[in-house]
Amino acid sequence: MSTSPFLAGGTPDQPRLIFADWMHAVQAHIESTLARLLPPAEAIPARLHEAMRYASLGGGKRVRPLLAFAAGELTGAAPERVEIVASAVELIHAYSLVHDDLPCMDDDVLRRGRPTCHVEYDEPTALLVGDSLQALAFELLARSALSDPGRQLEMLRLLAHASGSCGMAGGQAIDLGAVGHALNTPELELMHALKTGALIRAAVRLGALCGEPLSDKAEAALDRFAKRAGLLFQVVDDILDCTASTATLGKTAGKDAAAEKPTYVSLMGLERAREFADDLRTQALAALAIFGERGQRLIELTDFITHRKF
Ligand code: GRG
Repeated sequence: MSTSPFLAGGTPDQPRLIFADWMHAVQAHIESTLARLLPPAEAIPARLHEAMRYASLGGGKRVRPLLAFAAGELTGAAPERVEIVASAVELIHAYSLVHDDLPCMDDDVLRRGRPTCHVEYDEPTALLVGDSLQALAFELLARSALSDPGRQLEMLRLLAHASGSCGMAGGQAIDLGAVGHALNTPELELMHALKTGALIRAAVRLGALCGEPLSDKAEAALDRFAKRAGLLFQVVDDILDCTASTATLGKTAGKDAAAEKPTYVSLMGLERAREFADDLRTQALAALAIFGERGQRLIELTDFITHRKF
């Protein structure tokens, strides 16, 4: 039996953690795992390595790793495997934030309550930080024993697809092209399915792939959940952008409206966006019904995503 607090099944020896404790344990574990897996700050080229650590450590909600661990719980995955895929996804996420904050993209100075990477270092360094974090993510997946070779190759393919032009980078391209344009609901949904949703979907799938295979029906249900949870995350992000303060968010609030970016709030108004988030939560939870008790962490995470304050 696993001695990890993350995948505990609620035995007398290893009582099941309440959600808040589980979440903090996973967040702390991901922090220490990333600290171990990233190159040491002193290793040459030291400035680049220090900046990679700056961009990846000491902040963030770690939503994607949390989803990977919760999905791993569904399939009885070993935590030593899940921590690798969770770290890989988080490194891709950290890279996307560094590049997104650059002057040629969103041009922001604040991220996770601190100066953005290019402000703390410089633009060329920030560009290389993003490149290097992305490369490290794939190196981790390739060099770790995660599954049989066929499935491991599929995991690499899956993360590459979610990150590239048919996933996150593609969504960012649509986003950049949409500034000042009115998008309709399906267009906005496609943009977010790629920009934010693809990586969230990959986190869930990769976490599950670390354990025993799911039936086709369960796999489809889990993917349905991941798609709804990804969109829910984004709708809540849009709501927070116009309702929360910069201090609470740790990033510049109100940027979407200022930049005339299409969002769920600009498209449907605040109240309707809140109702939409509630509908998405219901749909995400419905997709988990097939898993019964084993889906409990994913249920709790759905509520965390819905009610988060930053
Ligand atoms: C530059 C290739 C490239 C892609 C950038 C995902 C993305 C595309 C940019 C991120 C910018 C952004 C604000 C997107 C909206 C939703 C989102 C991903 C928010 C940030 O994620 P959180 O809230 O951040 O999980 P933390 O800091 O908690 O990790």
